[in-house]
Amino acid sequence: MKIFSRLTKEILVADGAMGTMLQEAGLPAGALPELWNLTHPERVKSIHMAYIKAGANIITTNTFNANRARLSEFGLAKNIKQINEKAAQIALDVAKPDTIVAGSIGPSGKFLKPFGELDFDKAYKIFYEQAKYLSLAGVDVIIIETMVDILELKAAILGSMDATNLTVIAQLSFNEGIRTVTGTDTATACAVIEPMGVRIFGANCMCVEDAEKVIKIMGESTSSFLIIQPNAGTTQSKVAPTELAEFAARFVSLGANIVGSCCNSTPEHTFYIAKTVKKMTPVTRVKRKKTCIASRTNVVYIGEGEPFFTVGERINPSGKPKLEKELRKRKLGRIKAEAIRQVESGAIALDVNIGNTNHKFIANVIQELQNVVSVPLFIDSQDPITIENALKVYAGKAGVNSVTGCADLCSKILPIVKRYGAAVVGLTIDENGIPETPVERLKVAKKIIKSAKSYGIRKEDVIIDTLVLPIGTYEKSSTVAIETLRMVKKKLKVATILGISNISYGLPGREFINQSFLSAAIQNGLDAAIIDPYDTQLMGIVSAGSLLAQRDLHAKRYIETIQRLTNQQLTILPTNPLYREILLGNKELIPKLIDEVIKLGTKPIEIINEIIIPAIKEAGDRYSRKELFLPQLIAVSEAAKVAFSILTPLLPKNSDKKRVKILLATVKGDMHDLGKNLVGALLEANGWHVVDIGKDVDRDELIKACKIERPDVVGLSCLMTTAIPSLESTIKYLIEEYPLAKIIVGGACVDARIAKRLGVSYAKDAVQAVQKIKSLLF
Ligand code: B1M
Repeated sequence: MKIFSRLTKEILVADGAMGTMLQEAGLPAGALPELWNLTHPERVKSIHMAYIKAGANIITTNTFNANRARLSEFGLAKNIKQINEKAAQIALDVAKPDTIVAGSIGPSGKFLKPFGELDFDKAYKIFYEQAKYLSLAGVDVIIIETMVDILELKAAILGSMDATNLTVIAQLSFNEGIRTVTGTDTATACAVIEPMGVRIFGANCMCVEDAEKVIKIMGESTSSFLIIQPNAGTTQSKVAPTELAEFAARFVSLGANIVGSCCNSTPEHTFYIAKTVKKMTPVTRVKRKKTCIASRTNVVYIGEGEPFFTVGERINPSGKPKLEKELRKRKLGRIKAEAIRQVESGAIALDVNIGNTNHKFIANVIQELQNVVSVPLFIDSQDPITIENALKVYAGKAGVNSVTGCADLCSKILPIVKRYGAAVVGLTIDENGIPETPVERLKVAKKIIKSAKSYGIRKEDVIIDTLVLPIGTYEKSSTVAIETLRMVKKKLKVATILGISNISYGLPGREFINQSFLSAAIQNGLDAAIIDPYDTQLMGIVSAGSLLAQRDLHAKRYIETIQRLTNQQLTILPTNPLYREILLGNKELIPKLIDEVIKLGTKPIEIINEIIIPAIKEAGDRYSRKELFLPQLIAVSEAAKVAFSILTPLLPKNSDKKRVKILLATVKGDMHDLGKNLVGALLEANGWHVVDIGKDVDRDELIKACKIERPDVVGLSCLMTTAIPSLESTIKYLIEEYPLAKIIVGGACVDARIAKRLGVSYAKDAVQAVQKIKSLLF
């Protein structure tokens, strides 16, 4: 492959911005840059030529927005083939023989679930289609750019790989704090992307300082080829070409193999980057071969030198009739509660087994679980459809539990493991059953690794389970399992895992056997165990064993665990269960808990003001401190919505009032509506007529509604400082266009001072909103 042989020897220079260059060339603001492939091909061409002249080895087609979803927004979906073909042709026409033409694919512009409504399969189709057109038109590689959601990136990678035989380059865009807006950090991104078979990846569209941080972490986390393309500042404060070139040199010394630039850059930036990096050679990076699995926000390593890895086993209906019943009814409350409690009890990952439940349902389970816990998940199934449905919605690198040495099972499951870049547990059992001797079990382990490799799965993505039988039925059970562990570690050098509790099956005092066996296994090379994390003794042994096996520098984890076990009562049962479940986003439990609080005699308004709102506020604070991420914040707001839907109808009603009409909206640019809805409920409870026209409301829409509804009062909610300009312009316009109404504002980022400046009333909360409106009208 042309690009790979070059990358081992030289640093390649990618081109710079296209959109901002087209705007300089006359593209009107808001117009679709890709349309210019058809209407102004010569201008697109001259930009490519300028970049090549400046020293770019890679030029990128003008197709960032040319996927079906984005083009539809401009009524151009029917032109998708034509736009992509033409863009590729323009670039190929000007390319020198050694120029690499990269077909650009940008985000769909829609959020995948849980942030939005787009399904993984639909996203996949969108990217597949665009990659197909680009490849048919002759581009050399596909370059995916500016992704902010790791799940969308996975859909784009799979779509591009399935549609073409071309090399796929994948890039995310990270924010301050080096996480994408949906919470994925740089090391986690590497863990997720690399095993999918992407050999060149990195980041683009971010400030230069963040780009340096990203490339440093990526350089340490992966030996794959790295690409970095930062912005040349903003329109207000640009980064000069020579300054960008200084950064480029640092990127290369930290491991970058391709350096380009993004928004606001020009061919002059490319010239100075090329001048600097073309003198440099790629740094050699150590090949990191650690086993790991990852959630959307968190990667965890398994194996020698890493702390012992515990996988919570409680999400499994066998022997749990209540859980089984709930699963049959497609309910998730119990599963989510088990997940949260296991994590609080110290589980580092969770095993998810939903028994024989319909294999479509697994997708709901995984989606909901990854919203309430941020630890990685193991999908416990041997059904290929269930596994694939789970992996499709999993925004991380899952573990698949499990395959055996049976060729038939491997042939069904391993291709799926590879496709989605998962890790896999291999049980040392095959067509002949469970071997009795360690040597035979080792052979099966070797067979599984060989089979995995034949499907392109790296050895470090296989975790061997040496199996343990009940000691009551097979007296050599422990010694065989442990000897196999030693041999697997020594000869195969892969990570190992065991389900512990099987050893004591059928005997009294099971905990003694489990604890003793686990302790021996840890000292003999066991890296991970599937256990019951509620067993505090066992968790204590895990952390002590990890310390004794030199897996816990400065006894850090051991001390943390013992402190947690001692304080467990406090961590697991904070003051108020309703508060806690809102904070954990566990919406299924809310109705029952509200019922309990009401039975204690607490008034609905007190529950709202003293429990629900403070819990949401705490979630917001944790989000600011990066302890919670967007999926969890969404789960919190869903739980709060359930609470409000139960409580607001219970607020005392007063129907004697004059029929005042109040129109409510959250301003344009702001999607928050919980507070506004609550204000509306209280105003209604006060006997007034409330017309709520929703969130993200445009000022024209608002005036239109006012002219139809003719309200006495208009109430505007605004929670984001970034939406304040929108609030201001809406108020100004409202005063001009509909002077009849009194205006009241509220929301977390508004205060009395701002309201005074805007010449309107202000209420700090829903109760005050009622009082202020009374004083405005009567
Ligand atoms: Co987000 N969000 N959020 N969020 N969110 C905030 C506001 C934020 C402060 C969190 C943080 O960073 N700490 C921050 C804004 C920072 C800023 O100001 N620049 C923020 C951000 C950044 C974002 C996103 C950009 C995140 C992202 O995508 N990276 C994104 C925004 C998308 C957009 O709007 N364009 C986003 C998304 C979300 C969720 C979808 C996850 C969810 C909203 C769900 C929904 O509303 N349907 C959410 C939530 C829940 C919050 C926090 C945690 C809580 C807001 C809330 O519902 N509070 C919030 C942090 C915080 O406020 N502490 C945060 C409970 C509610 C009852 O209170 O709305 O204040 P509140 O209403 C009160 C009073 O303010 C008053 O009465 C209400 C009841 O007493 N009031 C009025 C409100 N409106 C009134 C109108 C009146 C009178 C009184 O007269 C008409």
